Amino acid sequence: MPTITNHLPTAELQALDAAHHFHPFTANNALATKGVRVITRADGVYLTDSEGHRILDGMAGLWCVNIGYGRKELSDAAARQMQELPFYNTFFQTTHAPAIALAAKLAELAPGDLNHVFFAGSGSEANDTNIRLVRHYWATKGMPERDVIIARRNGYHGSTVGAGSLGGMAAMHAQGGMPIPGIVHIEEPNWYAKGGDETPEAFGLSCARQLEEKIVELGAGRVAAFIGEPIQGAGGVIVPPSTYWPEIQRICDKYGVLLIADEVICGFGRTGNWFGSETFGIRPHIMTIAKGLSSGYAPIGGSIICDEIAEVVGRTEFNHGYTYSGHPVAAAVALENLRLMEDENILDHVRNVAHPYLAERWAKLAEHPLVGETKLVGLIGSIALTPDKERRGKFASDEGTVGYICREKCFANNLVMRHVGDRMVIAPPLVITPEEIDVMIERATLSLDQTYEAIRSEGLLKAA
Ligand code: PXG
Repeated sequence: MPTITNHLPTAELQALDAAHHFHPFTANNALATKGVRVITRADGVYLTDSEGHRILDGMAGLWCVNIGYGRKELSDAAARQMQELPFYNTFFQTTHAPAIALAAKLAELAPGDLNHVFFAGSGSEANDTNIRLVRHYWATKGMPERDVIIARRNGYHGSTVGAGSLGGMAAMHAQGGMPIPGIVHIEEPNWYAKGGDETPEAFGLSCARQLEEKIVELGAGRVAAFIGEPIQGAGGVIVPPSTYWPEIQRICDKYGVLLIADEVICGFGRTGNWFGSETFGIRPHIMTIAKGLSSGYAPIGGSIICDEIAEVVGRTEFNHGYTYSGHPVAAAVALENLRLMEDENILDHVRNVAHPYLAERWAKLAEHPLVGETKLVGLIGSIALTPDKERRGKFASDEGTVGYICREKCFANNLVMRHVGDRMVIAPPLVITPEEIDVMIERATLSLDQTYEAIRSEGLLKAA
């Protein structure tokens, strides 16, 4: 076997990848035929591929490289920690400085009395922790029957069996025996797709009230928790109407249902605050974190837990944990990432520079004949593609056909902009500059124009 490095020809890397690397969320046989794109290096907001293309990463990796690529401070922090203490567990009455420091820092940044951190290796693991945590909390309080968790259709909470069950992705539930028992789903607050003739505000309220109806139907004594992303990310960057979260909060308060905010995408500056919960006025009992916590430089996630839950669950042994809970290298990298975010005032940059600059240009895309709506909060945004702007119409083609075409055009134009069905989504690194935003908008506009031409000539510009 050759030594496999970036110096091999692309075709050789592709062939070896196809032979041995089974990709997540991918039709692997089709990808093997098509040939995978090989990313070789990255700096700032730009990726480089094995053919030498410089690609603007409008998705910050996978919604995570908030600080941008190529920050030597983070690789230095990892190297220092690896040399000092590459690993030790946090199970058997031991700890280490990186885990202590990161937990303390997160308690300082998190709102309210979210003062305790249970570490995991990813967002999925953290949500699995949350399932067991809330059920064990109620059991410890003498209410073991309070075990149902309510989540939303088209929500995304990860891909382990527990987290995938919390998620409301029909395509995931169709494979491998999900959801597990004790998890029920209500409608997502997706006004554009599902709001019909209702105003967004009325639709937001009626979606939130499905939570109350479900609680009453099950009996409040059966419901442990509600979980939701402040903005649904993988579901297509669905920004809820302004009425939605206040009503969800009122209902959780009324019935004593624990509120879990999944901040895996919305956390760490994405919406212009440290957490999406602050942007939407949510007061969660638990926040799920990952991704932007380390800007994706090291795999780490966790649950930030309020005082009451920590006290109750702390009364007994919580029989749960991961080898890499609080991994010292990942924790050191995350700490350094948070230090850079603070020292460089990244939140101010999002709020006062990047968001206002992008907001004006993003909103203008609504003038494009294919665009039905644009949404942007902080630096997370989406556009709905439509054949019929007036009626928020869907395409006659299978959902995602046109979105996929648009994504391919973006890639060809050296822009990573994802599609979720027929919505296009962006979440660029938070350090993106106005000049880079100009490049992103220019490439996005060109790709939309090319998509329009392509679907017109292929006969796909038809409403359902
Ligand atoms: N919660 C949310 C809100 C997420 O977006 C997870 C939990 C799970 O995190 P881990 O670290 O286990 O992946 C996520 C992850 C996509 C995509 O296609 C989104 C995610 C992951 C993979 C793909 O948009 N989000």
